[in-house]
Amino acid sequence: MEGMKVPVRLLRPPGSASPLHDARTATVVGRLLGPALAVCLVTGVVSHYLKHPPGPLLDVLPTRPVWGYRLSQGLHVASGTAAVPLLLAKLWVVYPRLFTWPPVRSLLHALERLSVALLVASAVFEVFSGLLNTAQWYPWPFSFVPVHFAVAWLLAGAVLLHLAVKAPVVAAHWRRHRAGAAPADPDARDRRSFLAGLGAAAAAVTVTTVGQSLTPLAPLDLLAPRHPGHGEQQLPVNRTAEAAGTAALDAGSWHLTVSGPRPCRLSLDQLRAMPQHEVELPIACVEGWSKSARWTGVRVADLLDRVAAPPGSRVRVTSLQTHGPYRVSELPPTHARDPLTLLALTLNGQPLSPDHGFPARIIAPNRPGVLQTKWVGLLEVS
Ligand SMILES: Nc1nc2c(c(=O)[nH]1)N[C@H]1C(S)=C(S)[C@@H](COP(=O)(O)O)O[C@H]1N2
Ligand SMILES: [Mo]
Repeated sequence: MEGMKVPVRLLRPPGSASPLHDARTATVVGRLLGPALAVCLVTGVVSHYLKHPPGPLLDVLPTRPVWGYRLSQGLHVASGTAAVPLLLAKLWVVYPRLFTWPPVRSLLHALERLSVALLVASAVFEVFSGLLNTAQWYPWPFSFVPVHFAVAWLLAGAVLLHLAVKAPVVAAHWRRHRAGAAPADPDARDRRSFLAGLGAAAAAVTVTTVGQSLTPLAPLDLLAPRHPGHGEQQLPVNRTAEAAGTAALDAGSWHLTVSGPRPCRLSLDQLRAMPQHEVELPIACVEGWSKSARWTGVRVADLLDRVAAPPGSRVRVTSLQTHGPYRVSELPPTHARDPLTLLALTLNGQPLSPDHGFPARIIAPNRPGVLQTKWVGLLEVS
């Protein structure tokens, strides 16, 4: 009958003293969830400022390491994914406390309840809106990026407040046995089973999705929306030429316009006649997949020299795509002059396919995939 013990305890009504709803379990789950959320916050802020650098930052954005954004965003999505089971477990552990009666006992108590409501709401929102974003599913009326970014700060504040309020409880339950050796904990076995199950769940969702950016684990990528091995020219495609309305681009009539002190217009053949360079750089999508590839093409720095762009110029890149948010991007000065930044004409040894941006696309180091503009028609020096 020993095997019946755990299910019966799990089904006890809220408010009763099930060991799995106690402070020790809440503390141990918090020790896993807290770091996952902290990694999410730091990498999320990095991603946000690489994607939308405020004016002064634009001029000092680093181009090295070339895989910096790839690592940061891989960690963001992996820690966010691991946070899904951890958050659900944390909520399950504490839910009897969320429904205590009477709901409010004093002003101070009311304030604490309010901060917990904010904590729960912002944590659930951040983790699940991020998860849905990895699947490019936006079942809400607002724009994902600004709201996800703003609520992240609410969540960070709510977590800090929660830690401050709960500091004594956390301290009392941080270690298994407190000094002075309390009587042996009769619930230790149930708790260990629960935590082992939770650890296995968090590891499973991470290992079956992290292969979307961590190439050696690509064979285990079973649950992520993208697989790095699927896609034309061994690279996944985010927006197809068909979706962007650029499928009918004709190489014969296509021209690249470069504005600047001595503007020029170049055909594809003229670009191919310029010095070609090869780079190995990743596309690292904000949604979590990334893959390194071999690109060849013309250095943007050479194009800047050709139009006599002054040093320190920024470059506005415009796609021939007629609508959509990603048709325009900006190359900061360091990226524009970097020898690794190309107007790429080939990918993994073949001319770019229409879906990868034929005839020409931007590829530059250490930046979000969304800025690696495809189907380029215009470079404007400013
Ligand atoms: N013109 C244009 N360029 C674009 C996009 C787009 O929608 N339009 N999508 C971007 C995004 S979000 C990513 S991740 C990369 C993906 O490049 P790939 O499809 O060649 O792998 O292209 C970027 N370049
Ligand atoms: Mo992307």
